[in-house]
Amino acid sequence: MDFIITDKQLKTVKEKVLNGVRLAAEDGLLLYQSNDIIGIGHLADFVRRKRHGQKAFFVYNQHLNYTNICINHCRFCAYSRSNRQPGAFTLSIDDVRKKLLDRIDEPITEIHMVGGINPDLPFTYYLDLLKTIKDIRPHATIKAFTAVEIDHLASISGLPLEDTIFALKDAGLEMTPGGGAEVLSARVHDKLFPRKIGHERWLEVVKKIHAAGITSNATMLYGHIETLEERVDHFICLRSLQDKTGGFSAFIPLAFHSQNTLLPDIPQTTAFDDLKNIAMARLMLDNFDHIKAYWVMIGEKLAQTALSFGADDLDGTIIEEKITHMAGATSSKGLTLQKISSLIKSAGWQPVERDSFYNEI
Ligand code: V47
Ligand code: SF4
Repeated sequence: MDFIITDKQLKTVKEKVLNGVRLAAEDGLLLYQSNDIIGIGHLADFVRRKRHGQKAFFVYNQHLNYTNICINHCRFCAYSRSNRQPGAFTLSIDDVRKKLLDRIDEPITEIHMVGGINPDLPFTYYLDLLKTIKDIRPHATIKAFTAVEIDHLASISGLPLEDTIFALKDAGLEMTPGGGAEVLSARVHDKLFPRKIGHERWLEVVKKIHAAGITSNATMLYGHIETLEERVDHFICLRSLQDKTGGFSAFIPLAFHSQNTLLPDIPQTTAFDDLKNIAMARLMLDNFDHIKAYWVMIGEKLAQTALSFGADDLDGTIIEEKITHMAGATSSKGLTLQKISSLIKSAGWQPVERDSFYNEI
């Protein structure tokens, strides 16, 4: 295979990738330090095509944010409010029912639901949320609650973590989204989100989620104070857990948006860095099936380009995105299936609508 790799430093990494040899932390660092974005993209595209050929996936999904009240006050978050602050909200079960019924004629296959850590909501509220969604949309998969929320639910359910997860599963939970890990580093945790669970607990909770037979995604919030070494460590941590559980489905790099956060001076990530993180994920996470280019964060145009840099999934229709838009995202709040499909097709890929578990629809 002839690749255009101009950075001579990447010779060994290239050989490893072509021969299917796992990359070490040092390789990850070399790649991150290189400016050969085309060469890195080529390598990631090689791996992506071996797994998925021409296919590029998307899902018909609806996002629901049940509350923005949160006691964690992460410095990078523009979405959360304390309970008496203007703009604070909590959806009642009836509000959720209404939001679902408003879209009932659409063939939505996934409900993606996350919220803040709201101390006023009892465990029964969460069970009711899940049961209501299942009742209204019995055929949609509920992908809800990050490991941070599940840890909180275990603290209010009066049950051990394992039993809390099984209670949620019985009520309809089928998958969990990737958020909450941010960067798996004690240094970044202490500086940016000290009240939220740390990386060891995050990994422990995810391990239990996988042990209960629930698949999850993983994310990395990049473009703030993290170092390249910390990004590489994040990949290695996720890769090791995946070796043990096999429970991760997709990885999603999340580009930090600083508007309305406590870090307003941090500039927007560059297209160069966005594409590099997609490619790095594809190259380092050799045991993850899917790498998502989340168009909400990086925009439709760059997400489309990311399909040639290792991504095989554009996420979905979403319908109403709040978390990133409150932090200044300028992308649409939702996309139609036709729009996603044409983004994929016009970049030369084969659009494939999928369900939450990547079964083709
Ligand atoms: O954990 C918060 C991030 C995450 C900001 O699993 C921010 O399919 C950028 O987990 N700028 C939640 N990011 C979103 C999430 C997710 C999104 C899409 C798909 C999936 C999936 C999961 O949003 C949080 C945090 O890392 N976030 N604030 C911000 N200002
Ligand atoms: Fe709360 Fe999540 Fe925002 Fe942190 S990122 S403040 S946990 S809503």
